This record gives sequence, structure tokens and C-alpha cells, in this order.
Amino acid sequence: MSTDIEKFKAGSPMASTLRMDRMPHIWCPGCGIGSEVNSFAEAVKRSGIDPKKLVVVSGIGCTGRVAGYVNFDSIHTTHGRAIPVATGVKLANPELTVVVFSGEGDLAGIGGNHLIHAARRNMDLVVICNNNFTYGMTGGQVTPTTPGSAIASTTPYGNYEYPFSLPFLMDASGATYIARWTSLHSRNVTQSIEEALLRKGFSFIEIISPCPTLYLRRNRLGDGVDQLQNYQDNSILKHGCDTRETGIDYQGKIVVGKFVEKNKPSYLEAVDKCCVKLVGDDYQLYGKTIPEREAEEKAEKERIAARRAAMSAETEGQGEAVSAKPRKASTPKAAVKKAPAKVAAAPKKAKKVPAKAQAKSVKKAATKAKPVKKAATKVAAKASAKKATPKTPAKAAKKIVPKATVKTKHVAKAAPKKTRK
Ligand SMILES: Cc1ncc(C[n+]2csc(CCOP(=O)(O)OP(=O)(O)O)c2C)c(N)n1
Ligand code: SF4
Ligand SMILES: [Mg+2]
Repeated sequence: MSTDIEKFKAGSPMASTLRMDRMPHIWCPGCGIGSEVNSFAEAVKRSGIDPKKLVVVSGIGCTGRVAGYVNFDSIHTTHGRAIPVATGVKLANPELTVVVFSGEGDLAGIGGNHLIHAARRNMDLVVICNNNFTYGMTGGQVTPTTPGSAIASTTPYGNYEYPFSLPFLMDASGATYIARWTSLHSRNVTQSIEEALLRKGFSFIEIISPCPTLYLRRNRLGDGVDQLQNYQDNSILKHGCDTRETGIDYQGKIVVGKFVEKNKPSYLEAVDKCCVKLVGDDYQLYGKTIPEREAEEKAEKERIAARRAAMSAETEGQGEAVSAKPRKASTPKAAVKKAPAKVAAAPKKAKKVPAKAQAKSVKKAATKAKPVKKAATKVAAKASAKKATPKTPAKAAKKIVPKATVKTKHVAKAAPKKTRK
């Protein structure tokens, strides 16, 4: 029996990225953290970065346990201190890719000050925030993101505090990459993490996630699957969305997408610039001049590109061409523009047609079906060609080019249930 388990663990596709000896993990059934870790591990694989140069830092909480399950160098640090510890790691060795993976209580509650200052500095970190609207590990207290009226152990009559919208907070603080998904959007989460791993500066990825044991149970919202259904029904894809419009009401709409991607010198680049001004071209960090470090970075980029190309070829060979192929930007971009219109548009009322006339028109339509289909395809092709290069808001310094194929449905019909059962 135990040998079977060992075989199963060794045969897991995640065996190289997760510490299988630590399985089974502590997370409850239906909790979103497990799927996020899976997405993260997949993103690391796909990014092509050297796993030996990756460090994962977590604070305390259910999400904080991530650091203990990943098969990379990791630090499970004190509550709210993941970002300063990660900053220290990055400054001590700029060659490392440093990821903070923690809960919203850890990052935006007790660690809120560190979060905003790391974003302000454009510190070279990837921050993945599991937002389950609750302090999971300590029994379900209210957090800085708990939506108004939601019940928590500390707000038994409903939350009366105003919550943070984390993308808005991060935007105002200076983060240069901001995305939000739910734990339903596994592929998009992977895509965003992969992008963040390959860029400089401060990247913030929020993942809205169910905590069935505390948040859902207290609010009588069903189990994890019910909440995934809620995400499916209420997610609105809006890449490049103004982050002021990303607030979340209790069981309300959740705007998802990549909201910000812009270039500005990262903290380390700013330090370099200042030191070169003072010391001149001889300035060295850890025994290397800037041109030497740039040459190394270039070589590393080339190595990553080669590894990614080899990986896509391998995956295509395994018949997974769809996910491995370089994704086209046009589909999600078109969806970005369309999303709000789809949600806002009221369904048109059909005119009543007498039964006989209906039968006639159905027959007519059937005979014309082929040319209509062709014409529709042509129109669609034209439309998608037009939408292939939509303009992003003038605010965004860099064009947002989402690569992932987003499967979120934009549901106009069902109004979200706002009252508790
Ligand atoms: C300094 C300090 N204060 C309080 C705690 C207790 N504590 C542990 S985890 C936690 C909340 C974690 O919530 P969150 O970061 O949202 O993570 P989740 O458990 O929801 O994943 C708290 C308050 C602590 N460990 N250390
Ligand atoms: S208590 Fe909530 S957040 Fe913690 S593992 Fe369970 S479901 Fe997940
Ligand atoms: Mg939490």
C-alpha cells in the first residue's frame, strides 16, 4: 500500500516542483490554494527560469504553508514579514528570482505597510496573493478585503468596514504589473505568473479563492464548487481596466484580467543608476560591472528562450499543441473591449410572430443557411482583424498583450444573489 503511494507520488507530473514527501498537504477539500500552487509550479516550468535560482517566501497563514510544499529554496517567515524578507533575499543576491506567495491578511493586513512600499519602490519581486476574504488559519476573522456585509467570526452581524481593492491599492502604490484572477482561472493564473517571472520590477497577482471551511460556511455559501460556479457566473474579463473599478461587493461581480503592465526602472536598476552617477563606470555590484551583468542577463534570456522553445516543441509532440503554442493576442484583446458591453446589454425582446409565419421563416432560413454561415464567418474574420490591435487606455505605458485564452463567460442573464440563504 505504502509503496503504491510512493509510486503515485514519484509519478506525479508535479514531482519535480512540489515536495511530494510532504504530501498530503494541510489544505481543506475545496480550498483554492492547492490549484494555485499547481498553477505556480506549472508557470515555473513553462517560464524556463532556473529553479535553482528561484526563492519562494511566505508569511503565516494557510497560504503561508505554500513555502513548505514547493521544491525550491523557500522561507516560511513571520506573519506580515514575507515582503521585507523577500526584499532582503533579492538585495543579497540580485540573480535570484524571488516570489512572495501569501494570504491577503498577511500581505495587506499586518504586512500592508511593506506591501505598499515594495510596490512604490518597484522592488524586483513577484507577489502572489491568495485572497479568500478571511484569516483562514486563525478561524475566519474579518480581513482588509472582506466584502461589506459578509459574516466573519469578528463581524457576526456582517462586515461594516470598507474593504481594500488590492489592484487599486497596488496601482496607486506604483506596482508595474497587476493582474487578478480567481482560482477557477488556472490557466490565466499560470500565464500571469509566467509573465511576472520573466519581467523586472514589482508584479502583483491577486487570486480570489474559496475558503469553504470558514468564509463559505459562515456565510452559508455552499462548498468550493458552488463558489467556483459563482466565479464562473460573476467574473468579468476586462484587461487594462481602470483599477478604480475593481472593487468587489459581497457575492458581486469580480473584474478579472491584466490591469497594468508598464515599464519603469526597477529598484535595482534605480540603485545602479544612482551609483554609476556617483562612482562612474567602475561601479561594481558583487564584483561585476554593469556591462558584465547586462551580458550575463542577455545570455540568461537566450537560454530561457531556447528552453521555452524546446519545451513547446516537446509539448506539441505530446499532443498538447493548444496550450503550448504561442497564444494569439487577438482573442482576449477582443474580449476585453467586448466584455462590459456584453454584461451591460439587456437581452432584446423578440417580437411575437404568428406560428405560420414562424414556420415559413424557419424554412427560408434553412435554405439560406450556407451562404449566411459563410457571410457570418467573413464578418467575424473582419471584425477580429479590426479588433486585433485595440488601443489600451492612455495611462498604460506599455501595450497589454494577454496571451492566455480566457474561458470566462460573461453572463448577462443571472443577477448575482446578494442575500444570504
Ligand atoms: C504577529 C502575529 N500576529 C498574528 C498571528 C496569527 N495569525 C496567524 S495566520 C493569521 C491570518 C492569516 O490570514 P491570511 O494571511 O489571509 O492567510 P489565510 O490563512 O487566509 O491563507 C493570523 C492573524 C501571528 N501568527 N503572528
Ligand atoms: S481554512 Fe480555509 S483557507 Fe485554510 S485550508 Fe481550509 S479552506 Fe483553505
Ligand atoms: Mg486569507
